[in-house]
Amino acid sequence: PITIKAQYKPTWESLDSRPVPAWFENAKFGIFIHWGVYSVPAWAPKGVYSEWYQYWLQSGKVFGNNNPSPTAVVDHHNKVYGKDFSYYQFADYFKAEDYDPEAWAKLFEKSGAKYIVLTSKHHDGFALWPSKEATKAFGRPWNAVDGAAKRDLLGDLTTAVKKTSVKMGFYYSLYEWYNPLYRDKKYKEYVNEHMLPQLRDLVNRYEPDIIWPDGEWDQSDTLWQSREFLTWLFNESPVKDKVAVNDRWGKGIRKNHGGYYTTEYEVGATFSRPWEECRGMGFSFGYNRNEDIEDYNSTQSLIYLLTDIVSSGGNLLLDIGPDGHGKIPPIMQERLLEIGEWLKVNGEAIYNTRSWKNKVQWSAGRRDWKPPHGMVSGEAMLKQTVQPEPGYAAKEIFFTANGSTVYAIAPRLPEGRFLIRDVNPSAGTTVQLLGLPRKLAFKKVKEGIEVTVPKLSVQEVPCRHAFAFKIT
Ligand code: FUL
Repeated sequence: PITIKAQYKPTWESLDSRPVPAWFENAKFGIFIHWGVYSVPAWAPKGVYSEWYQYWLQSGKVFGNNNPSPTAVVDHHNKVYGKDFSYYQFADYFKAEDYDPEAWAKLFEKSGAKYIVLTSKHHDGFALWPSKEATKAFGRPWNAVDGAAKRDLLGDLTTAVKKTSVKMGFYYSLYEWYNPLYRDKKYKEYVNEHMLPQLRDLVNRYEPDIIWPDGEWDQSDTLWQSREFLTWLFNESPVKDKVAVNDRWGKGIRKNHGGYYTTEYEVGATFSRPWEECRGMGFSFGYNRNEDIEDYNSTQSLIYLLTDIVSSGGNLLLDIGPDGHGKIPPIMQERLLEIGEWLKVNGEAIYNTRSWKNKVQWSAGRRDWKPPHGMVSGEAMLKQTVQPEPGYAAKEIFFTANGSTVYAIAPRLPEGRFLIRDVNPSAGTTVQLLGLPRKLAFKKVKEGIEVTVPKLSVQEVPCRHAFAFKIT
């Protein structure tokens, strides 16, 4: 047997030189799944992460400066379940009796997502797989197989997803709020006896396409032994040739080192490294029963969000929160299916593309519009794209490119003469609206090209939301 020399060394310089696997940069759209014991109470004040339920309940910490009811979770909990009911008791109700991993996998495929990322373990430490490091917490079984679900929830989804073209990834929280070793600051033991064995177990047993660490900010990458783990992952592990990882490997590492860069409810990011924005459809990752219809982004704003991010060279990791029964809330199913319908027509303007030299075309006026601080929903994006404040500019076109083909994606279907700036046509250039078989007439003008968009009959309009012009 030939021994392959270890290629990567445990330094950031060496590890950062590993390219992010191309499949990841081409995938553009993924689904994040936050699912665990917190999916049973599934509650937080609007605008607050519900997967942090245990922390809001036990830490005595308040949500933030502007929150009017800092003890809302404690009050809610005491009223509904009683003071003596501990977070650990929710595990008895995390039964996942409606869970149908095959149906989930089908839904993901239909949504047009190319990968998913499932919470193998969040900050509460509960493992969705039979992790022998997570058998018990405060007297209760603390993984899905020993607990009420009696099922390898993670393994079953991995099996179902691997039968499709969708890639499988795992979120993994490095830190745990109330793990006794961690709480007693026995960090070395925690990392060596708990965290690293769990990470290696996930990789060896399920061979994921992505490892998505989180909770990294609490300690340094040295304490987490992140560089050592990555060296093993990239040089020796069974997934060394395909695995993608993010940049959450220790305090100060995010957006500096690691695999692809991650943003979270952030608007307007762009980086030279492949990157991914993650967010919920509303304001939480875990399912929050407290949210109403107006808290959810519309399909339209989610499609603008995707288009905006892809035009800046990023991926969108859009989160869903199944409930404790194992059901994906129908509103989330619907959003995913409608994005899938759009991608069926317009996918070639998204997948495998890169940012173009001008990622957007503004209609007029100011180019520096930023949503007010804290306003980070897709609705803000919607405003930014088609309904700007009076006196502000609108993003009229998002651009993507694939080789010498440029895609100009317009939030609204233009009619008549449509100017696409900065495009330089050659003799053989054609212009097409994706989903409409016939070619469109255009002429070269000083600023770029002017396309004649005919009035389309209702049947001819290719999709319901954003419209992609292919210039090749
Ligand atoms: C954050 C976590 O604290 C959130 O709960 C969520 O998992 C998000 C993706 O990462 O940092």
